[in-house]
Amino acid sequence: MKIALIGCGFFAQNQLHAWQDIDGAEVVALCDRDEARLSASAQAFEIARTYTEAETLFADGGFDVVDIATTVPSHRPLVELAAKHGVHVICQKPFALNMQDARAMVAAVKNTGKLLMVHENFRWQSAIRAAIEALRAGAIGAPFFGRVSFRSGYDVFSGQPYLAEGERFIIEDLGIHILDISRALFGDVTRISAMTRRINPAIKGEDVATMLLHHANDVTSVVDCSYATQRHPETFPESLLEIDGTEGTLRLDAGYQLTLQRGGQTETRDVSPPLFPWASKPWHNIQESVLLIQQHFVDCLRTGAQPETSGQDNLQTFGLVEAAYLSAREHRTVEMSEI
Ligand code: NAD
Ligand code: 89V
Repeated sequence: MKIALIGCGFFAQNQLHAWQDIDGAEVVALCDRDEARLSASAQAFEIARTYTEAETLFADGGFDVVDIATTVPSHRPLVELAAKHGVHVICQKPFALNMQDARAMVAAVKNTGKLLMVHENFRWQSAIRAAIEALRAGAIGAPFFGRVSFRSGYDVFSGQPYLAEGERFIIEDLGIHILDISRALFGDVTRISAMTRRINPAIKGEDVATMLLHHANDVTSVVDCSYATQRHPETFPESLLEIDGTEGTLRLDAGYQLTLQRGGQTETRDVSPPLFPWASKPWHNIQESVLLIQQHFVDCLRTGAQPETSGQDNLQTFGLVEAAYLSAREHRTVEMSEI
């Protein structure tokens, strides 16, 4: 499988490392408008073909998959370019600038018969995966309540300065992952209410969001996110879980401790992520999930299955982001059918 990667910035370094660890996958070309970033990545990962313009990359071809690791404004034009050239597509989150673009991107790739996966990796973190599997195996009976919580004071702006500049911040950038975890655990959502705050005066967007979700299967979940939480020890970038079911409870507590209780029995497991040679703490949790989602994409190509976070699937997660902002703005519950 030959891959071209577009966008050699902060996060793409993880994607490039992960591709090196996946059997049968090879990154054969890189593209970035920033020549310094382009040549630094080409040198570090020994990739000969480099481009500053995506149009020229596609015109030269010679790859089966494009991995789009740019920020959101370029996602739609690059996905449409990929569709025009008939290659499989992976696109970073947030998928699009708005629902209209997201739907157009899904339609464009659907017409080619190629796969489109959104790089929505948090549900692939091994601790989250352990919880998903326990729930799907019926370990606590039928869930009726869930809380998916991400509260941190970590300085994300030093690595990703653009996050301080957008009108939208935490729901679009981080909450999108936490909403997607809630969908992976409890299924699709029928309505959502959201409240937001901005605590850090140095940024433009909201850095605290509290969301209440009603799922189609009648589960209620609370999705809460904060980058204004000064807590020691710092839990970045862990998502914590509290789930109650008809037969028991599941908790994923700080330090990757997964506890299942049922019928008076308690079982606690350490579900810490591995630390790959190219990874570093505390990011190793996210870095592992990058490798797992990229491996999942390769597996889907081999079997012909749709990726869990296909473009079509991600319309639901991205729709929740849009609905949460609408709810916060208009101080009301939003039905997902409105989006
Ligand atoms: P970045 O700004 O560091 O890197 C983006 C790169 O893309 C830049 O080098 C820029 O020059 C290049 N670029 C932009 N438009 C281009 C175009 N049209 N053609 C060629 N090159 C272009 O950004 P980042 O922090 O690496 O974030 C990239 C994406 O990854 C964002 O959408 C972000 O939300 C996402 N991200 C995801 C995770 C995750 O866990 N899934 C973590 C961090 C960032
Ligand atoms: O996933 C992301 O996009 C990152 C981070 C986890 C730091 O919020 O911005």
